[in-house]
Amino acid sequence: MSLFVKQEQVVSDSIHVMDTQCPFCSVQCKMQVIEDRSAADGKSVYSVVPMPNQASEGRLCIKGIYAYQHVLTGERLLHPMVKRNGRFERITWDDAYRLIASKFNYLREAYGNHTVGLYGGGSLTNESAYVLGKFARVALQTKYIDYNGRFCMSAAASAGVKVFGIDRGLTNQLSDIELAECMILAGTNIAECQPTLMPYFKRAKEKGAIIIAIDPRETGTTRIADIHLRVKPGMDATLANGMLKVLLEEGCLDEEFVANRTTGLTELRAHLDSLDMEEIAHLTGVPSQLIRKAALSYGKAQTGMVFTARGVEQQTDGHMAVRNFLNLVLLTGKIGKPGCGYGAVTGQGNGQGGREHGQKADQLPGYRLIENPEDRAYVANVWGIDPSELPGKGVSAYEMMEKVHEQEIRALFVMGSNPLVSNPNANFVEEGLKKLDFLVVADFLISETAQLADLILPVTAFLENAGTLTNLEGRVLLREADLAAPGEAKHDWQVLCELAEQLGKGQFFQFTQVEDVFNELRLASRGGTADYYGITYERLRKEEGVYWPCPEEGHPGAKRLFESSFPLPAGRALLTTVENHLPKEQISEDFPLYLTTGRVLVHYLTGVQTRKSPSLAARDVESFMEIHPSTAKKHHIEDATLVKLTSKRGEIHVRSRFSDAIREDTVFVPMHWGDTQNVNKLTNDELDPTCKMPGFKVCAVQVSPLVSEYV
Ligand SMILES: Nc1nc2c(c(=O)[nH]1)N[C@H]1C(S)=C(S)[C@@H](COP(=O)(O)OP(=O)(O)OC[C@H]3O[C@@H](n4cnc5c(=O)[nH]c(N)nc54)[C@H](O)[C@@H]3O)O[C@H]1N2
Ligand SMILES: Nc1nc2c(c(=O)[nH]1)N[C@H]1C(S)=C(S)[C@@H](COP(=O)(O)OP(=O)(O)OC[C@H]3O[C@@H](n4cnc5c(=O)[nH]c(N)nc54)[C@H](O)[C@@H]3O)O[C@H]1N2
Ligand code: SF4
Ligand SMILES: [Mo]
Repeated sequence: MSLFVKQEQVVSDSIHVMDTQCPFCSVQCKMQVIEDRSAADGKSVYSVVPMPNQASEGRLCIKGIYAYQHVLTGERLLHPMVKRNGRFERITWDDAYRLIASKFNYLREAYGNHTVGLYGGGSLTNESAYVLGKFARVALQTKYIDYNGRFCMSAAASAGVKVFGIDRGLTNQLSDIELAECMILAGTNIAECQPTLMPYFKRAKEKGAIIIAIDPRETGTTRIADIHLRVKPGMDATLANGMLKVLLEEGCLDEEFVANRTTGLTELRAHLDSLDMEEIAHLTGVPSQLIRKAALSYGKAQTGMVFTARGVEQQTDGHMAVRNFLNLVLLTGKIGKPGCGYGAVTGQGNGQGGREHGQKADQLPGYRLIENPEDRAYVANVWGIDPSELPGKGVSAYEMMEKVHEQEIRALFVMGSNPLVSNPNANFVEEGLKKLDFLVVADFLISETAQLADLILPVTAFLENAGTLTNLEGRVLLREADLAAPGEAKHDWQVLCELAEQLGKGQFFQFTQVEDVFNELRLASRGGTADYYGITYERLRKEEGVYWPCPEEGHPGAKRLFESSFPLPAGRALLTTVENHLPKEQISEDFPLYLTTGRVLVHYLTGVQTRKSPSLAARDVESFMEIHPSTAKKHHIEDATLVKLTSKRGEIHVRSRFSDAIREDTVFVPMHWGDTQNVNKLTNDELDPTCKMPGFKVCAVQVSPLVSEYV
């Protein structure tokens, strides 16, 4: 039952109340955007009202409050645009579809089906993500599809599947946080990245909970922590080994849980016994006494939760680092009961759902696997094709960029991402994109990637585009939308269906409204790990979201996972032996500092949307480099001056910002700007061997004043 009663909507001819939810992060806060058209000058005035919902509890952060601005900016894409002689010119949708079909068909005949690649995103609704996955496999029969979530969730997702048997952001509801006596926040900056969740942690603290933060920098999140482990970038797996060693030595094991519900203790114990605490302290830069204090706080608490986010995960050992944090959870038996659990704090609005329904290179809807014969047969049957017509698995997002470089992929269709700014080693990516025979970008704004495109397709934004999104708890939410599309913009899923028609595959894409897509997705996911079969639009309108797996309409949805077993052989979770691991790129005489990257409160990802919102853009107009004053002095850098950062791969120019709260061997630059401030010109493109996550959080750089005479 809903906790809240919906407010009465007072509507008149001049007032338009739009029920919606914020397009940005994974909390998916509900809100109303209210347009008042009564002003004498005819101009609309907008106001935003946070709406009650069990996740956000009626809160909004600043990004949500101003999200409407990028939708209503005068810079929206209104018509399909083709590039002729270096300039974009308006064309009709029919001509755009004909052009795509002729280019794709020509290239497919010359080079085979896999010459066309698709690149999706975690901002797409479940419905659009589902249609994109189906479009790749059925309309184009290409194996090359992947999405930006590869850079976001893949380490935690692959670790969750391996260790627990399921990958769902949080294993329990947000409301469990208040029941936890101790929380480990590892590489997660909730204060800036999911701000409306902070009250959950503050309330837990008021009840006496101890919070441990692991981050090389001080952030709004580390400031609420009782213990801050200022780890050396990339050394989280080693730090977790230190904590595990303390847990074993101090008898903090939940013997019964470990004996009955896990495997792998003997190997793990032998491995931990062989490690030396002082070496761990040296490698991680965290004093052994502090590691001990943190481990005991968590180990001795009756209840507790562990959260990881991109600080731990965006590493070349991200998969194993997460598995080592899951060891902490399992050894202490803190899962599957009130106040206990694990959370991979998902990132994008639909970072969770976006990875469940077929955008990933190796997956079909419902987390089915494209290389598993039973899974192929099931989905092919729902789609009305023969399983042999389905392609096999492709490669990860960055590896697709390598295929683009090698011209194995000659045409790329991007929907919901700005890969030129968000991929590591951006100079290499730009070279590749420029080699493409044909680049199509579907967006509602002109991103840096869209500027390189041969064709841009205008799509609808959140106030216009209804559909479901799955938040960080695995709670499926229905986003309503009734604002008319501007110009000739169409919904993502609609564009794909119409294009399929042009490609002669229209019979597989007969959806007239978004709910039709969801109903097919329910069937396609039925019986899979992420089973949405029991979720309907009707339920979503009545309830405040429904958790998956939800196999039947009468099923309440799974609010807490793993209460009695794990979906793995013998119902047991897997303990993992994780070696101490150094980041792939080490500092050197030429590149003496670690660079780590991340986010600030007011901007979102590559900034395409938030930089178009005047109220947000004004708060942080340019990028910056956070640096410790004593490090700055060594490199002759003054505060608030322009600096040059160089790595083996490129160079950027940003302004210095002094902070004595960052490690002296590390600088930090956010990821929200392009061109000369695109931090990914510096980042390393080495990938985690298991999940193919790039090591966005560590590379080696050199810093110097940009133009010393002007600073
Ligand atoms: N304001 C804002 N909010 C967002 C987003 C946004 O762009 N802006 N993006 C959304 C998305 S898609 C995502 S994925 C999430 C990301 O959410 P987070 O993962 O919380 O954000 P980041 O800033 O990338 O990284 C978190 C922290 O990791 C720290 N860190 C860096 N290197 C290391 C390391 O080696 N070890 C450890 N332990 N910590 C390290 C950084 O200092 C940073 O404070 O946020 C979502 N919310
Ligand atoms: N150095 C460094 N790089 C990183 C990260 C990091 O921490 N450090 N984080 C990584 C992470 S976690 C992520 S999630 C990626 C994200 O990186 P990107 O995928 O590049 O994400 P966005 O900036 O959100 O780009 C989305 C684009 O899609 C458009 N868009 C938004 N909604 C929709 C929609 O519904 N339909 C369509 N068609 N278009 C839409 C936006 O206008 C924008 O142009 O970046 C990764 N890159
Ligand atoms: S950015 Fe996240 S926390 Fe902020 S309003 Fe949007 S959904 Fe809520
Ligand atoms: Mo993300």
